Amino acid sequence: MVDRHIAWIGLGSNLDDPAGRIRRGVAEIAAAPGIELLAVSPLYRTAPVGGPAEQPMFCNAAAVLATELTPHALLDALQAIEAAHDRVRDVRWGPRTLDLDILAYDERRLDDRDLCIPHPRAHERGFVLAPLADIAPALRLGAHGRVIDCLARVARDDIQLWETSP
Ligand code: A4P
Ligand code: MG
Repeated sequence: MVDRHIAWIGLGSNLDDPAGRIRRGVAEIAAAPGIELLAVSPLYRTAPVGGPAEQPMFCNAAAVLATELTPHALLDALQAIEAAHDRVRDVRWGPRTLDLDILAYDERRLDDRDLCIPHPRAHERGFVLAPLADIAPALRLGAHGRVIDCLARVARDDIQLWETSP
């Protein structure tokens, strides 16, 4: 692969077989042109943060990729996968079949209208940080520092491994 970059991706789903969606999403990312999947975290069951009251629990995970795609081309590839999962964007932070966010890309910082890297809310969200810490504890989220230090600062209530949850 020419000009390889490393990107860390957050995956989330709380509709229509969330764990199956996350597993399929990972496989679809791994099969996308210009992307090589390096590692995936375990799946977590997490309480919804924001959005409508009483939306279902989420399944969240994180993955790390090697890619020759630019950040915007990677976003396009991820959004094509979301669209194939019939992702509908109506309510902000509302229920979704599959959400794929770029959490970090090399040590790049971007603040474009349609793409912010590192993801602007990753450092304060347990549902992002817990899986990300499994595969990249020392990754730096810009000015917020290492993933593991961010995780130590947030509440870990309502974040459990998917498989061991009741
Ligand atoms: N965008 C900008 N930066 C990025 C980036 N780094 N990665 C833009 C991906 N997209 C990025 O995203 C809206 C727009 O953000 C995109 O068109 C893209 O150009 P979206 O996927 O349509 O909507 P979203 O994901 O709801 O937006 P947002 O505001 O990024 O949501 P968050 O902050 O990711 O929160 N609770 C639990 N337990 N688990 C979850 O997974 N997810 C959310 C969404 C809320 N609560 C949750 C969970
Ligand atoms: Mg998103």
